[in-house]
Amino acid sequence: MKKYLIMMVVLALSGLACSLSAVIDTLTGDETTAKSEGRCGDGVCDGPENDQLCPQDCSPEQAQGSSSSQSPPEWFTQVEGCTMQETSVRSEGSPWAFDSQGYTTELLSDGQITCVLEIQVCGDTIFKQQVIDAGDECPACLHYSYAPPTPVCCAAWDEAKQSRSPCDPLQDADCDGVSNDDDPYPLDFSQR
Ligand SMILES: [Ca+2]
Ligand SMILES: [Ca+2]
Repeated sequence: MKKYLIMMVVLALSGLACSLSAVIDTLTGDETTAKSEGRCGDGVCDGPENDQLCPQDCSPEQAQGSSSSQSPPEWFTQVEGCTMQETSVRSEGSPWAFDSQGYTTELLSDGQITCVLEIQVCGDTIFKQQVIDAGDECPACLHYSYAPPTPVCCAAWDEAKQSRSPCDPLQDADCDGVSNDDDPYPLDFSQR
């Protein structure tokens, strides 16, 4: 009796497997819509794929058709024929108020200071600031150590400034999708 039951279960399972494979055949027979082919690059995020293993199928940016890329922008890459120029950075606490370009506007009232982080990249300035009470400490992300000297291919940098592709480096220097203002690591694609 027990043996008979096991036989039935095995038969039922193999029947199920057949109908499943028939369904899968039907699905893969349709050429017009995105379908899983069980491989990375088929446009479907399934199986063992995730945004680490297969960003082209699984990354949310990809799904939304965003232009943000999956790898560091080319100006951080050593390309033959491009001389890399290292960024420079300084941070300070200043009694002055600044405009968004980093020009001083007026003296702050007593008891206030502006925490400043200024990064020079290929002749451009990335200026970040926050006004705090003099007794407080500047936020850590405005410390120069958050934008350590980084080699940049200025030709690629300048080209992206014109084309704004894959992003506008003056707004998002590392092209990680987080603006320079909001990015604690503005020169590090892997951290945001
Ligand atoms: Ca960024
Ligand atoms: Ca970053």
